[in-house]
Amino acid sequence: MNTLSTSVGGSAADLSGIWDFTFLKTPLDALKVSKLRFDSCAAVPGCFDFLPQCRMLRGTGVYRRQVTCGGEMILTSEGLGLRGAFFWDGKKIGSTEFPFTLEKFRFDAGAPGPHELIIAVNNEFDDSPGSLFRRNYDFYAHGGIYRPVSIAPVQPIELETLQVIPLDAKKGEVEVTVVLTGKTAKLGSAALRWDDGVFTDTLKLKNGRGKGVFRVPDPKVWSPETPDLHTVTVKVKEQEFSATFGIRVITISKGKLLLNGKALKIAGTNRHDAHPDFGYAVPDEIRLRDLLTLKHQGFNCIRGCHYPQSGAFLDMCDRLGMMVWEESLGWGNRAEVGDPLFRERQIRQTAMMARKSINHPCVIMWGCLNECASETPEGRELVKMLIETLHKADPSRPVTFGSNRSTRDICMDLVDIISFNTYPCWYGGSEDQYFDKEGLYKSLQVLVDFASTPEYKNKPLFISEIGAEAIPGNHSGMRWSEEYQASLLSEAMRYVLESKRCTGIFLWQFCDIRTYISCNCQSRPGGFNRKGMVEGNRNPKPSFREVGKVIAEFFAKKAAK
Ligand code: ADA
Repeated sequence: MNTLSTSVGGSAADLSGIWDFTFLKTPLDALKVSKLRFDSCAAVPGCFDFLPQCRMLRGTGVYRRQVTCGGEMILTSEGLGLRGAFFWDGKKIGSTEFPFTLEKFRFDAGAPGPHELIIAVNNEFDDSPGSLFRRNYDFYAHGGIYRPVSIAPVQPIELETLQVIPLDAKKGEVEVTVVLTGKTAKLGSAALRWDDGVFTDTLKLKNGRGKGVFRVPDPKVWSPETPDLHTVTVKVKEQEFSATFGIRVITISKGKLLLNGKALKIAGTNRHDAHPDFGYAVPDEIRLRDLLTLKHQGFNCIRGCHYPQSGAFLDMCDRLGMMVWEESLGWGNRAEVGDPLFRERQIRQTAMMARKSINHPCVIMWGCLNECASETPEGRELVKMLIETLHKADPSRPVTFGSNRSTRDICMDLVDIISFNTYPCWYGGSEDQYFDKEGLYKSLQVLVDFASTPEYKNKPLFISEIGAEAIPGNHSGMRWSEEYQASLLSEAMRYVLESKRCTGIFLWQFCDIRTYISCNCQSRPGGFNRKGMVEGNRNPKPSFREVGKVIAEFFAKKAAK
C-alpha cells in the first residue's frame, strides 16, 4: 500500500488525507503498534465506524501515515473520540482521554527524514466513574479522528498564549495577554501590530509573559449585524504570532444580557456538530450550510451541545455573526459528579475549552454539565468548581448550564445566567395526544415565576431546551407528527420572544441525530433522536419554516416600534 507522506517545512503542516488503517478488538493499552498489518485506508478527519469492516462496531481504529521532518516537533490533534494514543516510530508520544478536545504533544522526532506516525483511537465505553463520555448519553459515541491533525517544528520561541479580551467596544480597548516559552530570558518586550498596519505598540515582557491594555486603531465593533474582525500580530526577534479577535462586550444588567450595551433577544437552537453519514467529522461545507440555513430562518444563536466546538465552526460563526453558547462535555451526569477523577477531568477539559476558544467573538457565554445532578450537594459542588474554572479562565463571559431540575435546582445562585431544559407536552405530564398550548404556557410560566423571585430576578433567563419528536411523513397531527412538533416549537418560540423576563430560547434541536435505540429516558426510533427541525440529511420539517415565521414576525414588530 502507498502510504500518505508529507514533508514538513518551517511551518505547520496539515496532516488531513487518506491514511493507512486497520481495526482491531484490542484495547488501547494492550496495543502493539509494531506488529500491526494495515489492511485498509481511512480518511482523517473521519469516523471509522462508518467503514464497512467495522460499521457501528466498538474497538480500536489505528491510523498510520508518513511524515518527513526531524528535531523537536509539536503534534496538534483538534479532537477525536472516545480516546486516543499517539505513536512516533513505534514509541508512544502522548495520549488523551478527552473527547472533542484540542491537545498538543511536544516530542523529539529524531533525525531529519521520513518517520511513521500512528494514531490509535478507541471507541469502547468506559463505565468507570471517571469516564467523560458515558454510555447513557443521548448522542452516538462515534470512534474516529473527528477534527484535523497537524504538525509543526518547535520554534526557538513558542507561543503558549495570545489572548485578546475586549474591554470597551466604543473605544476599541482590549487587554492582550502573551505567554511565550523557549528562549525568552532576554526578551524585554514584544512589538504589536493591528490588522495590516505597522508595528506601533509595545508590550513589556518578563520571563516571556506580558499583559497590557491597548486601543485598536480604527476599531470596528463585532455584532451579529456587523461581524467585523481584527487581527493582532506579536513580534519577538524574527518571529511573528497572530490572533484573530472581535471587539464586542457582553454584560449583564437587571436580568438582561447585553451585547455592546444593547439587550439581546436570543432566537436560538441547539445544534449537535454531527451528521448521520459523517458522525462528528462533519465536513466544513455542511457546517457552513447549517449556519447559513439557520441564519436564513432568523436564528441568531447556537448552543453547541454538548461538547467543545471545532475551531473551523467557530471561525465561521465569527465571520457570519452567529452567536454561540459553547459548553464542555457532559450529559445527565449523576452518581459520577462526586467522583474525584471525573471532577478533575471535567475541570481540565473545561479549562482547555475556554483556552481554545477565548478569542472567538461569537462565543458569548460558556456552559458545562448539561442536566447534571444539580439538585444534590455533590452536583452543586461540581457546578461550583466548573463555574469557578470558567470565570478564572475568562472573566469576560457569563457562565451557565442547562438544568433539567426545574424548581428543585440548588445551583441557581452560582450561575450568571439561569437556563432551563424543559419538555412540557412531551415527557411526563398529561396523556394528551394533541398539542396543548395552554399546558405549554402554564408550565413555562412556572419556570419564569421561579426565576423572577428577588434572589434570581437580576439574572438573565433562558429556556435552553424544549422540543418534540417528529417522524417525517407522519401527519396525524398527534404526538410524533410533523404538525405537533411545528405547533409546539412555534408556540414555545413565541412565548419566550414575547416574555419580558426571558432573554431567549434554544429549541431542541436543529437536526435529527444518531443516538441509541434506547437511551436512558425514552425510546429513539431507528436509533435517532428525531426532535430535529431538519432531518439528519438536513431536509427541513415543517417546524423549521413555522418557527422561522415566528422569529421574523417578532423582529419585524420590534423594528417597527
Ligand atoms: C435532554 C438532553 C438532550 C436530549 C433531550 C431529549 O434534555 O439535554 O441532549 O437528550 O433531552 O431529546 O430528550
